[in-house]
Amino acid sequence: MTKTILRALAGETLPTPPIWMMRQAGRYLPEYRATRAEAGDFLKLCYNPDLAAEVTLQPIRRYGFDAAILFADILLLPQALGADLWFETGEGPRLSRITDMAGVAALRPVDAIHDTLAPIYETVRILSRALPGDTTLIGFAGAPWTVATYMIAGRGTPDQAPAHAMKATDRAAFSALIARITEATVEYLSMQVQAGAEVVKLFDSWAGSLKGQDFTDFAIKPAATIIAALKARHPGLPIIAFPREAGDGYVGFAKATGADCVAIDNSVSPEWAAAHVQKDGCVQGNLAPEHMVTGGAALIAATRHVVQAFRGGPHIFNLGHGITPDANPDHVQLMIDTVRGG
Ligand code: 1CP
Repeated sequence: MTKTILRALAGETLPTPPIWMMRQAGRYLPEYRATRAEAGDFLKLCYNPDLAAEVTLQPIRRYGFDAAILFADILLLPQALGADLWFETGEGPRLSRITDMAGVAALRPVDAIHDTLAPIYETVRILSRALPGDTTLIGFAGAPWTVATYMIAGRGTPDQAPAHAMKATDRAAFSALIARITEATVEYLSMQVQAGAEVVKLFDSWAGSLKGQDFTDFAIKPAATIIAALKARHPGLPIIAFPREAGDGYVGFAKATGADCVAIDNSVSPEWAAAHVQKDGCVQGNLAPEHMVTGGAALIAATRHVVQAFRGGPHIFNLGHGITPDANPDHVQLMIDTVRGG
């Protein structure tokens, strides 16, 4: 029997949508916090295959989600390309910055990324053996624009200004960086698939700040390149693309990139996404993550609303963005019960 997530990704409309949750392994779970403490810190957890597999499995054991997502981070790829990476407690990631062509030229060759990323492939192998038979294993990477915003700014930024500035003033270096990340992402995801990932997802968290031709050049084109290369190597591999906050850019995104499913954030209504995006195939989303903090009748109503809006086509239930550390684990169970029980 084919797994429900794979059926939805193949275009099937199911009576109950399969469900998983972005950042389902994370700080809102006490068992995650305990394993992270055992590992020492977040990066040590990512590079410890046994413990990374353990935290990936925790939400599967607790909730029985239909998919598990590899526990890793989009910033491991820049690190494998030679960037310094560390996490400032309470603040977030910090990286050494790429500011010019010399910085791009100094990155490690794409072939060398596997030296750093080998433990991630081992995590995937452990998971593909350990997961229940009906749970789909999702691998992932950041999309080139989003990864570049961190490599250029050296940190998360509210408006991606340093990356936009480099795009405007040093187009050659910017384009070379995007090309390098694109090439490395193909190799990284391809190794995840060889290790046992059944689906891959491209996270373009900052796609919403690309407008007009920039959206075409730096959100659509790199995704299309990565997806075509992966599908040539792994025929039939289902791919989810998440151009977060793309707005009208969601329309036609699956066709333009070759993605099998478009993940939708919660800044657009599910009715709009059903009419304009789901008409082309599977969509994933898009309950506001805030409901996992607030719970109650509003959570039930909003969950039913999302299920109803997308019930006419292929749909994977998810949040519109990652669950936050202040979420209540009981509210996650209430969301799942509502999706599955009506
Ligand atoms: O334990 C901790 O304190 C670390 C918090 C954390 C976690 C749990 C980070 C730091 N990354 C992760 C795991 C992670 N990151 C996963 C694992 C699988 C899952 O359960 O979903 C995934 C898919 C990601 C992807 C990721 N990392 C994205 C894309 C998705 C998104 O949320 O938009 C981005 C932008 C990152 C960068 C990153 N890593 C961590 C933080 C706090 C951030 C955001 C930094 C910022 O922009 O300020």
